[in-house]
Amino acid sequence: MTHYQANKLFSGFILLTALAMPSLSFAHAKMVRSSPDQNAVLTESPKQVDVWFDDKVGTEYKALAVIDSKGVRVDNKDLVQETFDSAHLYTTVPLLPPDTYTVRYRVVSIDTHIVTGKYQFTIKAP
Ligand SMILES: [Cu+2]
Repeated sequence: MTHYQANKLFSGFILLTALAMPSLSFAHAKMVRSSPDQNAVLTESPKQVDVWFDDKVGTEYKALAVIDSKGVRVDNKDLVQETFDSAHLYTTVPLLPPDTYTVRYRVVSIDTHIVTGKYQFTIKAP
């Protein structure tokens, strides 16, 4: 078999696989890790809030906000998506007082679906 034929066969296989398993080939991104952890109770302010997804996410329409218990946004609005790990997003925060905070995120997964979610963490006085 020539190299050309092998390539052609391989392309055909990829195409068939993609058609047969669209949900596997283009998965919907899920948040799989965060810092602080979901429902964490801390005794001091974190310096930043990080979220990780199970797959790389788009560079557009991304958002990450930290909101205090009164509904005021408190993060520094400096969202960063890591260049070499696009599944990792973070924003820095100022020194946060004790409170329960909500982290809200929005990203576009590789399958073009918009994924939104939220979780909380608490800072207690030490
Ligand atoms: Cu999806």
